[in-house]
Amino acid sequence: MPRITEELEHHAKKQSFRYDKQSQSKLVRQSGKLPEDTVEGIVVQSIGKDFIVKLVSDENVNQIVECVTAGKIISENDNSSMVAVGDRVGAVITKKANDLSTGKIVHVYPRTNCFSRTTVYKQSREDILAANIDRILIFSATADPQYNRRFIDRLLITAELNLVEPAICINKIDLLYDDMLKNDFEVYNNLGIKVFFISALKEKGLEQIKDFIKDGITLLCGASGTGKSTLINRLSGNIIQKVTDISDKTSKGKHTTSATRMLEYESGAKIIDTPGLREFALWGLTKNEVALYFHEFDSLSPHCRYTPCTHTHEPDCAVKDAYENELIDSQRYESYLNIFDSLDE
Ligand SMILES: Nc1nc2c(ncn2[C@@H]2O[C@H](COP(=O)(O)OP(=O)(O)OP(=O)(O)O)[C@@H](O)[C@H]2O)c(=O)[nH]1
Ligand SMILES: [Mg+2]
Ligand SMILES: [Zn+2]
Repeated sequence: MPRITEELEHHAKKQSFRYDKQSQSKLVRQSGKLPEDTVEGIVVQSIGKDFIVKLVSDENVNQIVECVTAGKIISENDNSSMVAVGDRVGAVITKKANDLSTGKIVHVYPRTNCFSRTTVYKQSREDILAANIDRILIFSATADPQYNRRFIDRLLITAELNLVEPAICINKIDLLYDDMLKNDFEVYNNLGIKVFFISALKEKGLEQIKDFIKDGITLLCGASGTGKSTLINRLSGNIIQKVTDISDKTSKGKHTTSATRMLEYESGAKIIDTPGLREFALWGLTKNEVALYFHEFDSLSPHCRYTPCTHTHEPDCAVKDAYENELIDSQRYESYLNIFDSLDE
């Protein structure tokens, strides 16, 4: 009996199931019996409705199976975000082959977390970046394209919402590396967030990254062209696929990553390469909660005259006073206002 069925006993209480209108009326159950020949795996790539699953069961370890989702599937997830890179799944192999077997995903394990970039109302699978990640490396460049601190601040909040450890990586220090740049990130150091300055191309500063990603799953997130795929290739020669294999060559001759993929180093470290993000909308957050994620406000807000205080217009607001007297980082406060204004309630 596969180990996977024992875990299912855990969820046996919830007997609810539903048909999903979206994806060929898939029958989604939260519990049930799995086929005897179910094998365990981890999703390492998603391409539309197809998933590449790397098996982890003893007898099949590291075998690669190209899967679709079965008509009946056991999962807590919604159909629109049923399977993502990083998911632990149960699959049944339908056709065995030496190079690439094919199969069906019959079970998606409950997730520890799920990193998503847009609203819950969008029904597209691409909105889910990855599941079950341990940390996120927020990736930006000194120039070409120049980093955007508001984008970084939004990703930091998302990381905290998902209980994922964040760090910031500023690439391309071969193009620019001066005191102004370093000062611009001082505030994050003061907030206890690691900031790495590297050049992936010139292989500078890569040891600190290797140390940061050394166990578990790291998600790499950032704008297109910042050098995420270059870093993955330069970290070590011992990866399963090279970036050039996993990229589309556009007419401009640039290699742009088009699919989310998990790569594994011989050391066991796993890293997820994502297509470049242009915007990052926050979800699962209300206007009044935003301030809780700006930790430089923590010691100030108890001194505001009003509770709660939005720190935007109220008289005798300790946060606004600190901003006006240059006691807190001005760009962070402006980021706060920007995010506050962008949320509905
Ligand atoms: N000068 C300089 N260029 C770099 C560095 N790292 C990467 N590049 C270049 O930046 C360009 C984009 O690199 P990619 O690794 O494809 O960027 P990416 O973040 O994976 O981009 P997407 O896949 O589109 O999200 C390439 O031309 C790289 O050679 C660096 O440290 N310094
Ligand atoms: Mg890329
Ligand atoms: Zn206030």
